[in-house]
Amino acid sequence: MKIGITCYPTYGGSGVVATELGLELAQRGHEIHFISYAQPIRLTGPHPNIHYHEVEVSRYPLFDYPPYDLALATRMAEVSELYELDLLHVHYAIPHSVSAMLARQMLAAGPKHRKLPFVTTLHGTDITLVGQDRSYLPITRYSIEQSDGVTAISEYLRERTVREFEIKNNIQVIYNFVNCDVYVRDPEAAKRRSEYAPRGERILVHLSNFRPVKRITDTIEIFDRVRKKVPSKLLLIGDGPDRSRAEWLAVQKGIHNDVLFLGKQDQVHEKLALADVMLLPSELESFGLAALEGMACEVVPIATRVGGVPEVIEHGKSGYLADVGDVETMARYALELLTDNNRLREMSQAARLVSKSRFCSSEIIPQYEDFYRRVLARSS
Ligand code: GMT
Repeated sequence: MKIGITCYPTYGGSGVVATELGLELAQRGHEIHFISYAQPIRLTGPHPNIHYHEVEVSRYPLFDYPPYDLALATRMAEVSELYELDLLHVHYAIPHSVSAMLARQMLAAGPKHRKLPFVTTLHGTDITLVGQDRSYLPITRYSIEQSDGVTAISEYLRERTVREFEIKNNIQVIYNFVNCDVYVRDPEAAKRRSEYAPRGERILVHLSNFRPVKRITDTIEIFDRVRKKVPSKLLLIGDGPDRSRAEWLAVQKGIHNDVLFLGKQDQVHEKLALADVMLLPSELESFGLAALEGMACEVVPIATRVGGVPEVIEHGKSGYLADVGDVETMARYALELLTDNNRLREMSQAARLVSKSRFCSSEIIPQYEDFYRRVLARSS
């Protein structure tokens, strides 16, 4: 198939999923065209079967708000026509599904009356935050209903979209995935630990875009409690608006030498595979991709019991779940693991097993392929 993929190319779960999906599909012989305003962050190096088309937004002085969604729709239509795409797959409803809807209309009304079905994948904040804003809700609902196929990345998100948006379409849950051959704890990882933990300290990790929803300061609070009892280091992967709050808190607590801000990383798996425990104290996660990537690398997640996270982590088996803001309990769970090697090994193996048996790309990508085929069959 020839598939156009649109996503937010910056650091964020939906862009990561869209990019990894494109890479996996290309690996399986499909022709993939990314259409976005910048090259997706994990799309590094040349890949056979992958093309990237940049969307230029003109900055005319009259445009206080340059109309990206219109430029995107135009580019979607152009690329689809030129490369004879079979369908578009947009990640994150706002504004991507609206642009795809326009592109579909433009091509249908054109001289060739081309059909261009589009699939929308809902990721989370497009529904739980942004879509709830009254100024976006009606058009988000409309573009979801107009989609030729809709998927959600967890049962929680599917159920919430149906309930709160009163969506009539059938929404299929296709879980997020991880490449279990790449996200793996390679035997070399143990050797590289000393780069960050020269005295054999334990390693905790956090991976996010440092947005307020991630409650990054809770990560520092938890680590502070753990570090008082067990010599340890905290690796923070990513960047975003709450980084300076976290830095400031670490300095205030006098633990900044043990809190290592690594910034945005291309090869996230290499860093994850060094850690013992992952902290994910988010206010809300409709899935928690970071936890899954950690689990595949045998890192035990300690997360909040929110949204779709319980669909990924089984409390007490493949990780621990606690209430939002309960940093005491999360620190207690971390200490339980970091002071008991057998328990840590047992849970890290269970975490790996869950990622392998339920969320491996080899399991999930065929679900997308089937979904595309059904959408194409319906719209032919
Ligand atoms: O919160 C983020 O990390 C960004 C956001 C996005 O859409 O880019 O993430 C959402 O999608 C991810 C990938 O499907 C999910 O793993 C995250 O749980 C989800 N974030 C929230 O629901 C807050």
